[in-house]
Amino acid sequence: MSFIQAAPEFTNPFEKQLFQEILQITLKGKTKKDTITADLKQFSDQLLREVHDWSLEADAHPPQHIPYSPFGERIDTIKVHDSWKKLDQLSAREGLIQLGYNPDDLESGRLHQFLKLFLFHPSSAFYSCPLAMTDGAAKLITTLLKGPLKENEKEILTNALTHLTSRDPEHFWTSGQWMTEKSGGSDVGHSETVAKKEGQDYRLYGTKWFTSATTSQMCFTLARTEDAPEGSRGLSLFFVKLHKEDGSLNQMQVRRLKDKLGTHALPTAEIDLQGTPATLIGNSGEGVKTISHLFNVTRIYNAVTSVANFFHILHLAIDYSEKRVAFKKRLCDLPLHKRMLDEAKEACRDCMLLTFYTVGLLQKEETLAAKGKRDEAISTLLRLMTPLTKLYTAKINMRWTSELIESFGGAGYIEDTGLPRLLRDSQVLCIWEGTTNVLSLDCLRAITKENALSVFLKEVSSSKSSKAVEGLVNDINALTAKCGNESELWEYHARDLSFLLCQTMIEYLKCEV
Ligand code: MFK
Repeated sequence: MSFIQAAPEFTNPFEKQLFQEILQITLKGKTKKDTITADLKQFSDQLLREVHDWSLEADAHPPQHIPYSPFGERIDTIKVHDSWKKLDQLSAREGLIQLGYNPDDLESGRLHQFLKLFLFHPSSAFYSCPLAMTDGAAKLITTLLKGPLKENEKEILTNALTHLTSRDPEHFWTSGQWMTEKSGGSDVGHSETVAKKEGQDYRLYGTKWFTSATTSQMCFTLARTEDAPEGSRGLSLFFVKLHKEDGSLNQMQVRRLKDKLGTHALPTAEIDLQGTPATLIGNSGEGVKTISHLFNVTRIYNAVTSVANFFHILHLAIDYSEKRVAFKKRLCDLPLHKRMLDEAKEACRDCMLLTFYTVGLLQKEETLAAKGKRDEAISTLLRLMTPLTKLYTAKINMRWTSELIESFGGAGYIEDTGLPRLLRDSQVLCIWEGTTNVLSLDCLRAITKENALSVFLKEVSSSKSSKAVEGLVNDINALTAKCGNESELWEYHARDLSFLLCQTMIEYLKCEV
């Protein structure tokens, strides 16, 4: 019998030392720590027992667009595999959205939710994407419901929120977020969709170019009312129900499903809006600003899914290094291989510290908000750390996923090992919810408009800061002094500054734990 190599195995993520460390840090001092830990453990066991297999099945059976019925009627059915439906039902039952809006856990509901998402993502076939949009929509609605709204808006949004945060699979809705158009991906202000007033409501005409979660029940989208100016200040926010009472699409057509590099289980479509009924939400012309409540949450999802992917491939590589023998030693005993794995572990830990710090800021802001309070420093830090954490974790994950795939040699290049999928799926995290450049510019927006840099510097200079933090703060000060009052220089160095800020925060967090 010739030699057969043992394959790398997906093993229980909850039991990994790195997860346990981050869990302890994240839940330190929380009253519900034991209950949350028990829930995460049972969930992780379930992932191993059955859910991971559903995700592999969903990925192997991508969605299909069926434009016409056998008799020529336009139907635009998007057929998804049963395993994808199981992931949807599981998400509802396990409260993957509800936990973040749980009135019984205002102190740690968000932490619980994002730790669970971290475990789920590598076994979700990117069901984490519809969940991100759904959570963003729930956050947007929660925020809007605190302010003045017209009666019809309040009714529609309150009803939607009960569905989005339901734990009953029959009642649970997911939501899309349809911003991207052919004319405006990053530059949303160039969007062409028009909203024509009809009675109290509007009808939308245009093409949405990337609509993930196409099988959702609702979405938030942007459009320009007929009298509105050009640019982003002319865009308003609309609520759309995707289906009519009879289940057919609501005055829209699916042009095609996207032939994407990765995320194959996820039904991402191009959609023509052909007089789609829509309700204006909030003030007209404030669409971009209002929808930022949604994408600031999805950007945190992007970070959690990036670190979850990194953690997943890291542990596959570690497992393989303990099985594969080369040059008469296991890979894990070869000094250069061991060094690479140690560096990967450290980079993954850094990204996890950064991400769960940002999740912690969201938790703190929401805990205060539930009591009718607000701490400006926490909110400003969250505003800055959201784009920073997203851009940093996506890029670092991409780099390390490539390196770790390399550690499997030729096997990492062969499709049915499942490893190439991890590389393809990682690339989306650098563009989904904003590219690295757009997010670097968003950091500048937070610095300029909200004085976020001085709040950041105050935070990292507090308590037990190290020499490393001091050195990095000096680098930040030198860079900002070099930019001075030249807005072009700030823009030119926006990425340098963003990465420097992330490295500084990571060094600070390492001193704190
Ligand atoms: C998972 C698998 C997925 C499958 C495949 C998917 C492939 C990719 C699909 C996609 O298309 S993902 C891309 C989604 N698109 C984005 O994330 C948008 C990227 N662009 C930006 O984020 C731009 O920065 C933005 C559109 C927001 C810039 O718009 P403007 O009009 O140039 O910004 P402006 O005028 O500075 O901001 C308008 C208002 O919003 C301002 O408030 P004021 O009216 O009070 O001045 C801003 O302060 C506010 N604002 C902007 N960004 C904000 C924000 N407020 C809070 N947080 C933010 N992040």
